[in-house]
Amino acid sequence: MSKEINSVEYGLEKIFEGAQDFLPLLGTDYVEFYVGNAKQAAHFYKTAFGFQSFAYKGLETGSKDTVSYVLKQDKIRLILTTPLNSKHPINDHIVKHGDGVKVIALWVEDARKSYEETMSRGAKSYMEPTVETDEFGEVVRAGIYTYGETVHMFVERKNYKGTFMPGFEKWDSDYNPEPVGLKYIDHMVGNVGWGEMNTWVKWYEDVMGFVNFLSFDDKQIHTEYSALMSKVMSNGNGRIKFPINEPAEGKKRSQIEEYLDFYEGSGVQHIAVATDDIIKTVSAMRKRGVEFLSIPPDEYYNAVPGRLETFSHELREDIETLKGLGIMIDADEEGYLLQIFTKPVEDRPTLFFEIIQRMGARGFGAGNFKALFESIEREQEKRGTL
Ligand code: TYF
Ligand code: FE
Repeated sequence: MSKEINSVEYGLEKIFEGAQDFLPLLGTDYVEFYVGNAKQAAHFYKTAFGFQSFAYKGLETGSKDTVSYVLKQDKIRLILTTPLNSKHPINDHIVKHGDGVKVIALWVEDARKSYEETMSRGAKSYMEPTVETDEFGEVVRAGIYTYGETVHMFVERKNYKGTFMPGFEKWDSDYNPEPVGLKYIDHMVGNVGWGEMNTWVKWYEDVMGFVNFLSFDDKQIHTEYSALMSKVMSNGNGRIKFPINEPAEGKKRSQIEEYLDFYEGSGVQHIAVATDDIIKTVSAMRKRGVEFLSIPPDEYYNAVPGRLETFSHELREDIETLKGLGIMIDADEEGYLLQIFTKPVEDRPTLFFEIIQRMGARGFGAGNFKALFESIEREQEKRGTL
């Protein structure tokens, strides 16, 4: 089930019929985190998440101000970057937000055109088109700001044959834990401030040419205590999906509000990574010390067979195994999906990961929202932030 999501599956080609996609995206190129200690973060993502050493830049390669470790697992590439002195502006990002996602880089055919098209539609510039070269060719990059201090970088690498990018060297390490089966980034979610969701929905429509293909309002997304609203934005070929969340009024503090307070602004809330064997992936991650949200109660699992029956889907996995690992199951007309969420991966309750296996379903687990948010609230309760 790890096949690439495409526009035919999404029916998006109907929406785009006739219209020229002015920003064709080939996929996610990389995700860059600004962190306090990239060396230790790289060790964590290798050990716990099964990423492989891929590329490096730092003092040894002539990079005097910053160090970056690039990790890879199947199609996913993460960059972990730390400044090497107090003067570097990356420090301000880390002081304000803690460790977090700075760059969602998008792989394009033409970085200059991507920049010009989005700038002419109102984007705010982060980096003008820049060509970097080495003996393996050239990479062209350009960047624009999205919500908060987060950036979309356009990466053109059609004339590059090296490992990663100019400036980086191949990183050969003696420490190579096994991958856990993470395949590609399914979606990346942004949390934005009160009343800002529709502004950013419109921004993705106008500036990036995305469409809003699913929406959840606070009537659908709430528990006894808290609420949020969410709209899923997708590009033309369906490869890039960015849900955007906004807090909503509830009896207690929304998890989105908690994020905004601790991140001190809008930013990336979760990265959903796809696997084609979630039981194997989650078992391995648990063994390696990844912390997941608490397992939903019996009532949740008791209701699952009925939900699958409604849509006449047969669960291929053993439900007791899924329950033992805390994996949740949602179904719609087209199929079902399996998903689970980690606890935040930093000390601030900010960024977390989702592991997802799609068995035909293209949704985001709306049927799991209540159980999921109750699990999150149990954590908020412990933190005194509910
Ligand atoms: O991406 C999604 O929409 C799902 C569910 O704060 C979700 O993973 C939505 C909001 C949220 C956490 C998870
Ligand atoms: Fe998600």
